Amino acid sequence: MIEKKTIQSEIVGRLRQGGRVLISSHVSPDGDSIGSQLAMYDLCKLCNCEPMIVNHDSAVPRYLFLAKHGLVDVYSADKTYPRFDCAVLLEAPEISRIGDVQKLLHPDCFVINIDHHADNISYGQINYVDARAEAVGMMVYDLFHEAGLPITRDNADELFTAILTDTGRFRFSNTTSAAMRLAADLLDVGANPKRIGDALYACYGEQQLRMIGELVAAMEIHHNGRTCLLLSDRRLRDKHTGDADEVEGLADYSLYTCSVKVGALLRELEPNCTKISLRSHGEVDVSAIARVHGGGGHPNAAGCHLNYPFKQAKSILLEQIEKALPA
Ligand SMILES: [Mn+2]
Repeated sequence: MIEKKTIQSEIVGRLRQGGRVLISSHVSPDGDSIGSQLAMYDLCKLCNCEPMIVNHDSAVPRYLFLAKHGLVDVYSADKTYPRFDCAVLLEAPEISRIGDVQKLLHPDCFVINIDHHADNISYGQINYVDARAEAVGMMVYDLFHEAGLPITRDNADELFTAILTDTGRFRFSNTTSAAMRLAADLLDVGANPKRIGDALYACYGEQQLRMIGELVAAMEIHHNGRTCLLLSDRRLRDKHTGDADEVEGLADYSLYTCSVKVGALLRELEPNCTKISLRSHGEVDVSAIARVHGGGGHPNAAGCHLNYPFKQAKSILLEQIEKALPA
């Protein structure tokens, strides 16, 4: 990568040219996507751009505590969108990851790609890709710094959310002293960790928590205790009105048995579509498994969709996990 500082100043320079800017991120946006997008919106405004945030999917309800959540538009073919001069794509290793929002990219739209996934294919006119960044939110913060622009209390909440979720509450192996220092700076600006933590991790509906209890009680352990599957099938989902899938960190429960090296949460979305969230400890790279099925992620946290009925998806996945486990 060209020196980080150079890329950051190129991005700020481009934004200062103004114009209509599309801000987007990957399908099923997570805390890092939403937090980074909302902060990027303000950075664009301060640079005299006219930004608009458009995503393929709406954010799950736990992110609604963020004051500016109403700025996130969900793409619809029926809506009229302006012609964008520039697009800032956050957390999207390939353009296809932004789903239908791709339709808003005209051939002459200037694309700025900001990401921390190691498999990013550098598709932009400017590529700010740093696989060592703990969260894209940290990269967005650095752009404020580069531009010499102040962040607001809302931005502090947004960026704290990005860092908190992507480091698994400062617990994953990507947790660094730099992430904690920035988090401390965000507290000084007014981020409220109690409020953010409660909104993200302690805000279950009654039915949701009961469903999680059942999901965990029915977990399957395979490969001599080294693999754990959480199975969220139609039967379980029909029984409860609440949707446990909206729980931040639900897939992490699959790693809470100490012998387990690889965990997965399988969700039966359609009779022929199963959503897989993969987790692992240490050297097992689950993003390689996700990529086989058109998904992606990080070595210890990744996801994909399998276009097979639930039981078949489960056996395909088990076979691949077995191969990925150390002998
Ligand atoms: Mn991220």
